[in-house]
Amino acid sequence: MTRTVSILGAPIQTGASQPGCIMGPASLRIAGLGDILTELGWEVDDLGDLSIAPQEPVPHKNPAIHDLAETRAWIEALSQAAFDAAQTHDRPIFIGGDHALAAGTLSGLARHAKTQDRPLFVLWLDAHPDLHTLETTTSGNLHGTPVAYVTGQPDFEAFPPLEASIDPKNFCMMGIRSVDPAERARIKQIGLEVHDMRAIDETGVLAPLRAFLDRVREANGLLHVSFDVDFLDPGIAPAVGTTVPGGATFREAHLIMEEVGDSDLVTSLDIVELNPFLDERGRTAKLLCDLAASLFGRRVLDRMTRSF
Ligand code: 4U7
Ligand code: MN
Ligand code: MN
Ligand code: MN
Repeated sequence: MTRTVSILGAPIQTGASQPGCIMGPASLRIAGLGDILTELGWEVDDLGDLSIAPQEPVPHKNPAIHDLAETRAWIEALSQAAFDAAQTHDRPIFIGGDHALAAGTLSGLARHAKTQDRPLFVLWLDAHPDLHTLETTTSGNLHGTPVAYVTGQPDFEAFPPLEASIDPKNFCMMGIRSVDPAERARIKQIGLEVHDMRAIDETGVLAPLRAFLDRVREANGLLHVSFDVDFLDPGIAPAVGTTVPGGATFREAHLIMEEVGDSDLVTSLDIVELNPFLDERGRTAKLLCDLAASLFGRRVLDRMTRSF
């Protein structure tokens, strides 16, 4: 039977400091995301773009925080939309929009996982761990907070109440290379599995990835991949506001997608932080479509056995 994928755009940019992510969904569609997945044999259901109603400003005791009301409204809308998409499609994709999007998608997917009586695992591909609470963020950019929110850390009273949280032990982070002091302390405190770029340099991506996929398989888990464009090296993916040098290479990123795709464990995907205003002739958008293709089954050659 043909398997179904949904594409939902979320043009949210209130979580970031620089505008531009609002154009992310349009750029990914123009780069051909839907057609690529159709050609790979998926039944593609483009749900269009989500939107929110205009919001009254909401103050917060942390004066750095900006656009709290809009971001909160996006999270609320995304949480319900992600829940619905997961209930009705084999593999929903959420295209951003900045990474505050994941506060919504992950909370909705955690609720979906609960209805399936299965644990939710998250492969977090990012230069940053996005582990700030509303108290610890000094930039006030709420795209730096989704992991703290969905793992149930304190001080999120101003976000929608979390109906189901995600066990921090079910996260695997790769590509990390910019960590603030409060995030560093939080990683230790909650025991997050973080493979920073030094670890990737040392072991490559496959060893830690396969160990994580084995854990997901043994637990009969659902697996969400949250792909922040700044995971990639800025040399190949310039269209992001928060570039950090020393990111994943073209092949490291494809290899992760191919391996996760082959495992057939993945059940949903975010593609976030694409800022087309900063792109060069659409190259970042095209690269992201090709990476999604690798995750959804495009292969150079079919492979019968693992190469080791
Ligand atoms: B992204 C940062 F200070 N930690 O809080 C912050 F380095 O979704 C960056 O991963 C957050 O791009 C980056 O503003 C959020 C900063
Ligand atoms: Mn991020
Ligand atoms: Mn990032
Ligand atoms: Mn970013």
